[in-house]
Amino acid sequence: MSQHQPTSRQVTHPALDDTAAAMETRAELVDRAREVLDGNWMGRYTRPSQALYPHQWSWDSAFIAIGRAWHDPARARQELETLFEAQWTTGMVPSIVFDPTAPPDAYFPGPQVWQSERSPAAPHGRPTSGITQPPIHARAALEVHRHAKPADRALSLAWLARLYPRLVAQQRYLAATRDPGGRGLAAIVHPWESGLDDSPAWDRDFHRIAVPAGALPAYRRRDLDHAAAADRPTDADYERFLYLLTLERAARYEDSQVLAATPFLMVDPLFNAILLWSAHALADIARLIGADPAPHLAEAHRLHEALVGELWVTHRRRFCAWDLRRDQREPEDSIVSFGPLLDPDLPPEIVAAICRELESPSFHPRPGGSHYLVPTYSERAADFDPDRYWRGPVWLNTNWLLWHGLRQHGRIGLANEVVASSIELVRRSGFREYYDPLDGSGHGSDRFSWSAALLIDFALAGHGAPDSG
Ligand code: 2M8
Repeated sequence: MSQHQPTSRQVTHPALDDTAAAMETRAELVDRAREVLDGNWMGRYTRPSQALYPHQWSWDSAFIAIGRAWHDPARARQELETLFEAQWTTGMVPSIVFDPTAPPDAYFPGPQVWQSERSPAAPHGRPTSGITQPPIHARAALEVHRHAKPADRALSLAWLARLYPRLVAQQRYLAATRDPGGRGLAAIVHPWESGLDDSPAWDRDFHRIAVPAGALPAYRRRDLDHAAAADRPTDADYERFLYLLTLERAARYEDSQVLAATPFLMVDPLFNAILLWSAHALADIARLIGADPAPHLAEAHRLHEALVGELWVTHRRRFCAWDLRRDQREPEDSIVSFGPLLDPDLPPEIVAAICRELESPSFHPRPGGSHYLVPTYSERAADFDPDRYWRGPVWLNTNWLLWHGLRQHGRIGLANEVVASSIELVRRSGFREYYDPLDGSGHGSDRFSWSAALLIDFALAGHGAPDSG
């Protein structure tokens, strides 16, 4: 792959613009975003996109609910309820809930490959994947409730109270069952669990996995029917994704067996920062419904200590993913390192170090250079790829998470730049799945639901003020 030279570009950073014309553009984008969401509404949930992702995905639904909450709180509530109906008895929320009305070949690997019915913990009669995704749902539920109109407040509180035990079960599952060494952090057993599937953050570990000859039957990648091969994970990575799936399936998705045997066992700073942020959200929800917030605050504190104690690597000035199999902290300079900004108690010197990196030429080339924020991988890395999936492009969900993290630490200037870039990318290229940070072109799916949902939140809430309560 080529070494990119950002300094040859002449695009400047977009800045937040509050002129009447800019506000009108934002209002138009919000209208279009609502159309995208309505077009992807499937009756009880929203698919991420029509062709590439025709089922319900876990963290997509959380982001979608956050955007929908502005205009359609009933559907936002339904979205999360539908997802949690498929929660496993272990507390795990599956990464995919398959839609039985979608054609059997619509997505690969589909329900026939996952065979979730092999696990007694899976919901009966409701095929799902056998792994999870980042636990952003408590935060999403809180955001949805905050949008409730005064007349709907009682109804919304009752909804929160119904969801609360399920959110707690999800949190407990990750904090207890997924912490094999008792280090206070949740491990993921498949890169798909991170949501940032082929991120370079775990290349060193993931690329060491050798798929034995004959381990996989012949298959056809359906994703390549709907997206350019150069924008998607490589065939070699796909092969490893599927191989891990077959190992987990052979263990009937039984957690202790999977944890003992999987060759991929990673502690991701972004996943754990989301877990921590959701623990704070659970404390807020507990207060709202008259439950005890103390256990959630204790959990958030424990996660804070473990994040800083285990994943902050002082000599690299960076949070690193931790490969538990080799006991190595991965040195790759990717967006997962910035996730801990979601921790409200992060020490100021660590916040400052993260912001320095975010403002460095790796992620934020200076004027005279490009560009759009925030690339998912350092532009100075030899294998930075501006168009391939999680290996360089800008994604609006990681931008949304960083925007919240930056705001809560008072980094309003940088937070506003992230918002401005996000809105400008949609204005230029539409509701794409991800965007080239150098030229702003769109890649992957079109009419992608979380890009639409988060555009709404950026456009309507993205102006400076830190989070309220
Ligand atoms: C992508 O992941 C799926 C596998 O779960 C895929 O590539 O087929 C990721 O971007 C993930 O974060 C996202 O939730 C999913 C649906 O949008 O697509």
